[in-house]
Amino acid sequence: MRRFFFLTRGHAPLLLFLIAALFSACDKDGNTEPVIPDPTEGLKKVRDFADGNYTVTAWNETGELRLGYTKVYFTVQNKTGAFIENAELSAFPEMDMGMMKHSTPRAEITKVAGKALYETYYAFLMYSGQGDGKWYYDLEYTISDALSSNYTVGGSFGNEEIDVKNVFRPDGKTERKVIQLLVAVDGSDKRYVVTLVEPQKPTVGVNDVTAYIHERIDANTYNPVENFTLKLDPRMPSMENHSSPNNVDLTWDVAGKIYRGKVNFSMTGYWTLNLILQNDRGETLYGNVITGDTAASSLLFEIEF
Ligand SMILES: [Cu+2]
Repeated sequence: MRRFFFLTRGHAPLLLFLIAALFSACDKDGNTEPVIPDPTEGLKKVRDFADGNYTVTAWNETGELRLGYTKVYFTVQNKTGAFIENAELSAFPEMDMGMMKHSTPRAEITKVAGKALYETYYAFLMYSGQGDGKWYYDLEYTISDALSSNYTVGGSFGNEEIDVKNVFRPDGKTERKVIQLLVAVDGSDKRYVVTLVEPQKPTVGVNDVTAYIHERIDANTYNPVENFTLKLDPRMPSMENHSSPNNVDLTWDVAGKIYRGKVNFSMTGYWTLNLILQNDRGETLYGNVITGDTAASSLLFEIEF
């Protein structure tokens, strides 16, 4: 489905807009509209959505959508290539698995301050092809004219197939765990999604470790959860499952709206990040402590570098 709409309520606002545009194009310095600089420096294109009037382009650091946490930026450009600063964007990703459809944890698309750029993230629960599923993406944009709230232009892109790639350890073959959907063991039957965000570029020593927790309300609705705790125990399975000192559990960071802690990688190699999910009363919802008999938590992410 594609549609394009152009609304005016009476012609007076349009006329005023045209007169204003004429004057701003011929001001006394002979300047036209200020040129908005390219906001995509350092970003790679994921893909374009173009309808002949506007082009919405998705960008990020890798140029790919991936299983788990994926940051996405957007630009909106008109026919002349000028970057649009006052657009509003909304999107809905949906995986079609034949017998069922589901979306995934995600944020609203919001404006990046001071740039003609918009941002969001996705926490993709599955990759394209997993369970024979395919990901589709609906995207809508509206652009209001700054001079008249009666003038709005917009469009939408529906059922665009997107490619969400699996993530691997450095060998390029072994799957790496970066996101987990779980059912709480407290008898509530509540379902949560825990998504590893950082470290994206792990180094030896103390790294920031961040994660999102969403409660799955239904297949399309995932609400961010605040004030839980993720107790952290990093281990190195190839070296007698040793841990490291000076790790910090992940707690809710109000300002960043994310769970934040510290992980100390005392050497390079393959590490498991073993977690225990606890609610705001300190009750365990999922995961377990590591003992001599139990080498890993049931809530676990993987890092190798
Ligand atoms: Cu799926």
